[in-house]
Amino acid sequence: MKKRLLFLGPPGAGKGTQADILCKTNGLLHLSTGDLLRAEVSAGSALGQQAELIMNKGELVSDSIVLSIVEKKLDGQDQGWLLDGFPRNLQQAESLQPLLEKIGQSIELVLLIELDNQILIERLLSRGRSDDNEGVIRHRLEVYREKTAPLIEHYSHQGLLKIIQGDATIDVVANRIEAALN
Ligand code: B4P
Repeated sequence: MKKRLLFLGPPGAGKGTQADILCKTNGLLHLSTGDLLRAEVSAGSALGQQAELIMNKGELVSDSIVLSIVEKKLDGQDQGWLLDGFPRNLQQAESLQPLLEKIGQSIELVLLIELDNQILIERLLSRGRSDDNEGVIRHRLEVYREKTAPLIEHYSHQGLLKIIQGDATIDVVANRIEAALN
């Protein structure tokens, strides 16, 4: 089974939901840059205060902040991991490469969770997080198309990408993901 994984997909596709299930079932480290940033916001740290303003506008937090968080978490991890919501643009993907080389590990599989915009918007509006109002959601979708979607080609080119259709119940999507790991 593949154990060094990355989730790609638009906001609201279910990356966080599926990452929780997959990591619990398989004993992987779940590394969500969104969750880690929200933890900094709740703690009221200087970093969190900086990140909160950016997240509430639907923009991406600066690469240097996100990278320093990821580097700390990945160091010394050998039981397998799932990167959820990171990398978010080509620069982050390029910075991840030397970081992984330094710890002697590599990505084994990239799973892209796909879903139509209309369903994404409905799901996020019903989730109701502070960055989940319609204007901000539409902006996050644009940021995804412009900055994150180029990663699909990047990882497909490396022969690492598999596509998972996210338009089903949580259990069905989880089964699709589990089947893709072998
Ligand atoms: P994230 O925390 O990564 O969250 P997300 O993309 O909005 O949602 P996700 O796809 O995880 O959906 P979820 O499972 O919750 O990003 C938030 C912000 O953090 C970004 O906008 C950015 O500012 C910042 N950030 C994060 N990483 C960054 C990085 N690397 N660089 C820079 N900035 C970064 O699912 C959504 C909803 O759908 C939930 O309510 C869930 O219950 C529901 N749902 C899930 N699956 C379902 C299903 N199958 N059926 C019905 N409902 C479902």
